[in-house]
Amino acid sequence: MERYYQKDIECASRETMLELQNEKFLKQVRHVWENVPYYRKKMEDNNVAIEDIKSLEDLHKLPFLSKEDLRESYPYGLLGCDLKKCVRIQSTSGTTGKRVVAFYTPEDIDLWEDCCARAITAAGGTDEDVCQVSYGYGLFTGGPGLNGGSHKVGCLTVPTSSGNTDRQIMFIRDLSTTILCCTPSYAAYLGERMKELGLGPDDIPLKAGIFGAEAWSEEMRHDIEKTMGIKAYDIYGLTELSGPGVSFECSAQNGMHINEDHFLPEIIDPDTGEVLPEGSEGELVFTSLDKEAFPLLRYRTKDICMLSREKCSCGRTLIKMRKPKGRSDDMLIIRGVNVFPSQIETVLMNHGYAANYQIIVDRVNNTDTLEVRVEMTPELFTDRIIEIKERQKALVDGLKSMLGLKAQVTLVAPKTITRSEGKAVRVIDNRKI
Ligand code: DLL
Repeated sequence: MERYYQKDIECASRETMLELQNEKFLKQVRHVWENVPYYRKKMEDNNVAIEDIKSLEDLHKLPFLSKEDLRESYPYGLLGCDLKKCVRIQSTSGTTGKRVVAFYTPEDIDLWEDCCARAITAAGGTDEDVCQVSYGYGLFTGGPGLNGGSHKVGCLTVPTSSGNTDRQIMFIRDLSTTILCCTPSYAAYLGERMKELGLGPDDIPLKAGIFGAEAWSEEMRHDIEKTMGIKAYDIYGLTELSGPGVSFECSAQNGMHINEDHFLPEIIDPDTGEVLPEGSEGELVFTSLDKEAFPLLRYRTKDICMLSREKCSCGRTLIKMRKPKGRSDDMLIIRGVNVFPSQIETVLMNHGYAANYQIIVDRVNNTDTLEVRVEMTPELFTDRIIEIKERQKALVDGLKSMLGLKAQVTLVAPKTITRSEGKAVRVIDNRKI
């Protein structure tokens, strides 16, 4: 039986949702116009006055906001209310440039935690469950967001944060954890460690995992599900919009329902900014509908994605987004060909390897080179040169047909590639140096 946390919203008719979105949208735009001089100036520079925004239909008139705007206005430039009303900040991991700091009022946190509670409930969570939150706590939103959602659902919450892998497994077993929340790469690592300890799916009480914060392939999902004996659900979000829970997967496990009563999505052409029709692939853009401290209108996420309003078997009417392929800034251009790390991952996993790999890009004599270093699993381990060469050749062929590019493949011994406890860093691009 499908469970919902806020059924009236999650299963609302299209008319009801549109009415709600329209009302919130007009309020949010006015809130920004009156309280965020940075954005008001952007509107004025684009010759848009508040009077021009009469309904949702006028959304496209508003200028975009980008990560560069957030950096430029750091730290207080996009604050939508008196700092005195704010009770929390969270911040991005800062891997690409200056950190982004997002602010929250108590109401903002409440809405965010509702979104995470919807995700946990969609994964089957109830007040009978033990929910272990192994996302990092602190400035990263993963830990605090799912912790809050877990409280709201009434689960017994185990805030382990990430790291200390053997202790994670000890808690899972001793406290009978049923729901695990962490990045997919950390879930894969936990699964690997469980196998090493001789633990199979029947020795682990887990039934579901809520994994997100990075792109991961369908093949990786199957691998984790098999190792742990669970159902693995995707969850998406970004600090700028609150954190995890912008969208979440349901029992259908084929795309994430966007909490569109809080976050209005659009897909645009990343080069021209043109809004694309439903079903097109492009950059995901969000407008927050009811955030007080950090309201963002038409924020460009850089995530490459697709939206669909196809009827979902779970009964939710919330629009769905496909698993993001990756970020436009993660996309590698190698000898003129667009390559997403997730495509490489799919090929490796289809050949029986785990998600322990590194992509090394370089430029030699003005030509881009692509090397994929992949770990042999203990099952696939061999030290026979001929066999290694054959396996490397099979991967080169697989990558060629997926990417249309010739890559060099190097098989390395098990356990030689560093494991990740948070978001995995898989690409080393030496061309920038
Ligand atoms: O990663 C928030 C989060 C925490 C989401 C825990 C899910 C679970 P940031 O650190 O600001 O926030 O990074 C946001 O991560 O723009 C995407 O590029 C990527 N991302 C997040 N979730 C997914 C996902 C958190 N499920 C950026 N699939 C986003 C693919 C994801 N990419």
